[in-house]
Amino acid sequence: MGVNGVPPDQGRRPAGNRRMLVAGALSAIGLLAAPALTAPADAAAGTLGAAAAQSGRYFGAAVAAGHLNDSTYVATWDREFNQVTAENEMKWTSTEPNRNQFTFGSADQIANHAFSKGMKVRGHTLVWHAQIPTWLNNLSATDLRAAMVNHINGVMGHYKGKIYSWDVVNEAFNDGGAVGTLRSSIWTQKLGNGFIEEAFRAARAADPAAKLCYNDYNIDDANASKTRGVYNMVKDFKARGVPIDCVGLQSHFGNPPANYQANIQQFADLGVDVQITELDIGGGGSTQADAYRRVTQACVNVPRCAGITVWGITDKWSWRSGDTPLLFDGN
Ligand code: G2I
Repeated sequence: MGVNGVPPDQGRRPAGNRRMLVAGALSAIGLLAAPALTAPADAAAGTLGAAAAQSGRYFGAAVAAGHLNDSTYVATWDREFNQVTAENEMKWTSTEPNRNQFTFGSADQIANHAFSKGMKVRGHTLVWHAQIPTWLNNLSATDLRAAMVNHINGVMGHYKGKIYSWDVVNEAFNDGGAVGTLRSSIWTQKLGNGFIEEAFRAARAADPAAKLCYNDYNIDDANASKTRGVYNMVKDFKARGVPIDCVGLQSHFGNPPANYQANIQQFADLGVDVQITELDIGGGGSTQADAYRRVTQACVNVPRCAGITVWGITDKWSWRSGDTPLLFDGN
């Protein structure tokens, strides 16, 4: 049963619960009185984006070009959010499917809509082990390095001066192993661990106006070995003058770790912004709403936490839709 006694039908969250989720986030941003978790978002006389903007932050969502013909989807995006990340459309397979042939059709659909509404755009993502075209597989190290720099130049150049921040390198650290172990990928195998630094240096040159982020999942717990590895890298980059401006905590979880705010703070203390980049929280009911509230509160409590992006608008199109992890249900 849902909170209003309405049985949730397949994968759809009752409206009261949806309102509770949005209200949970809004209450942390400060528009609602703290215990007002069951108040509809409308009662805040505001939206997620407007509430975040009150402290100079943004509240965004990942958007997929394939859903832009759904007017409810677009209306929700426009009403609630003031930042966007293309869910797949700026990835390598989409933007450079063949060598040096750049295509921005679906990426531009999302970006141009966002620009026209004055939304911030996060670029996702330049160098990743996934969603890369097969032509990269057969290159020599020299050629692969040249292809990486050419890709960074081509994609960042297309949007030069317009992108708020780029996920320059995505998910390079291993989930297991010793602190600082990188995931084995085409990048480590051919270019070695230095590919991350090379990518950041190329990115700064390609668009000096964009903030340059390292983005990963399972780096939400301040003490996890994966987190320690990323922390050490950022500290080293700052010490050696390798350009890096932000760390993206993807934050795909069931619950934020107890030390989530401390984790945001420890990265901020290194002199980088923290962006919560792909937030989605499985579950339902007041536990889920409270988790959204705690994540939002943690960001609000750390001045260098720049904003929050949820990884989708509606549960029905979430990559983990079975968990009903987003702020809006299928309706
Ligand atoms: O896996 C969740 C996210 C983890 N962090 C990086 C993100 O970029 C990643 O996003 C997901 C998208 O939400 C999915 O939509 O990345 C997946 C790919 O690794 C995306 O899935 C892909 C499917 O695998 C493809 O079969 C499909 O063609 O989406 C494509 C476009 O719909």
